Amino acid sequence: MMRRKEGGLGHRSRTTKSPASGRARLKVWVAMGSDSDLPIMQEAVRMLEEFGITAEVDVTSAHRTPEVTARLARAAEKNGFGAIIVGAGHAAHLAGVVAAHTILPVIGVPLPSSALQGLDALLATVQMPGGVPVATVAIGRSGAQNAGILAAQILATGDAGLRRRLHDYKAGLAAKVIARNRALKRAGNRPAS
Ligand code: RP5
Repeated sequence: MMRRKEGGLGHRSRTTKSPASGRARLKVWVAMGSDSDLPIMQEAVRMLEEFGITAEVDVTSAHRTPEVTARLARAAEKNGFGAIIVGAGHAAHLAGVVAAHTILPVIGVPLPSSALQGLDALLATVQMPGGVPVATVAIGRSGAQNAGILAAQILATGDAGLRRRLHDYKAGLAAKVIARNRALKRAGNRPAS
């Protein structure tokens, strides 16, 4: 697996110790079907980095490298991952295949890489049969961003420091909206330039 740090694939990104508990902090595996998915999936990695979570990134395909995908998915739990984010486009079976091979929570990001602009990937990712859940987020960039946040929220159930960072993040979102509303009023209800 490639470890991710600022600006490229293949490197470790952050500390792996939780200062609160002293226990090894769980990482997040970010898998995608093609390197052409990376520009959107970087959003998930960016969010994980913002919360101080180590992300490891792999390109692996449900259709082109099915055995490698299965091996990586089966190894994720013992390799210290606490959640998995999977991005894929077209007939996007990757998240479901990964979920078939692990008990870790899998978050699926449908990607708009086909002529159908991600509607195909959305249905393929979200319509899992009973027993094998994939938590599916929105198509594209917002979905990738939310996948990173959701993975952080999953890990935060056992990490007080991470919970604090998520509270700060939410407070920051609210502060931005309030500031924009003030700017709108100052500009006489016209968009601020
Ligand atoms: C999917 O097919 C990938 O997730 C990607 O979104 C799409 C196209 O892949 P490339 O042909 O660009 O490798 O499996």
